[in-house]
Amino acid sequence: MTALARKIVIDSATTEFATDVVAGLTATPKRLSPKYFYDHTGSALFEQITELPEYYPTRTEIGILNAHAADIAALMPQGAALVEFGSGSSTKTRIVLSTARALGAYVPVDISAQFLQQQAMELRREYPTLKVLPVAADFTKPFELPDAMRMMPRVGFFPGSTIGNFEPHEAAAFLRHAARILGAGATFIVGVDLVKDTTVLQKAYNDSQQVTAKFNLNLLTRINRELGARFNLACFEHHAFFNRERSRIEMHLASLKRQRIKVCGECVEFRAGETIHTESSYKYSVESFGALARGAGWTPATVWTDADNYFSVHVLTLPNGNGRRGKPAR
Ligand code: SAH
Ligand code: AVI
Repeated sequence: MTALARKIVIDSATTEFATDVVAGLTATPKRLSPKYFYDHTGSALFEQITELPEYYPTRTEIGILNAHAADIAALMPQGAALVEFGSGSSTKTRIVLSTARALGAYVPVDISAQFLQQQAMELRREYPTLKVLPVAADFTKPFELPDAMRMMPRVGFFPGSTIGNFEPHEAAAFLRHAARILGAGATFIVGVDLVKDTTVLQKAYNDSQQVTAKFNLNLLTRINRELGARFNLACFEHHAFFNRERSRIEMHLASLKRQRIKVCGECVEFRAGETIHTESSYKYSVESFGALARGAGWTPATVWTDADNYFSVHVLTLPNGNGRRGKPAR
């Protein structure tokens, strides 16, 4: 790792970030991956979003998990490793951890490394007998699981509708990747946000306190800090709307004027009103998500929703195979 005079740290993660940012900002239309929202500030801002009155997904999913906590505990084999993809603050996991007492280990996987380590420390304090084995990794790529859980049966947990932040073909690829990680006979519990009234959806991503706007704009702050760019945040605006044809909320950063910004030696030009597409948040029906999961090799076993049909929690299973496909990755 080397440090330049302007205190920009060059490691392999930063190099990948730089490559993706330059590729995304020189593409038409301009785009950036939502995985880059989650530096330490981004993770903290996401936590604030979950508390907003307009952001219904978190409290609705928590309601569903609480209502079915005993059913969820019954899905955990004795001594199982609970592998959570995109664990954030592990708030929802605590519902599972407090009910399923015979777990072998909890393995939170998250790209936001510093936030992950802080949450793991807190969990160890709260659950002193639980093995907490955090993995800082991009869950879309192959990553090493901790040795201590290699022999344990695995249950996957992917709450928050983070799966909605993938394009549908990426979601299918991720579900296949998770099947390889979790292995034959595994159970996967996945939270999925549902299509609903457009006003409810749009308000959830345009909150009155503008925390979502801060979360979106923080991506430019991160590019400035980590890649030495000079985006003026006052010259960009948060846009979020429901694209009904594609069944997704789209978040963009819109340039308020014609401007030119140097990023990693590359000159990026913006027209007035031109946007960077920073996130899609797909909304499914119970049936459309079930079909997606089936196409990726999973069997939908159970699905729970709330009374308003705002959110769904799916229990997916993999057949008990004895061939090589589906065996846990090492
Ligand atoms: N599961 C939590 C947090 C959801 S926010 C909840 O339900 O509230 C999405 C989380 O996924 C963040 O913690 C973010 O850091 C993580 N994340 C997003 N993309 C990721 C990726 N490609 N690899 C690993 N973690 C990722
Ligand atoms: C993590 N993910 C499912 C959130 C979502 O709703 O798509 C991220 C988010 N973006 C804006 N608000 C919340």
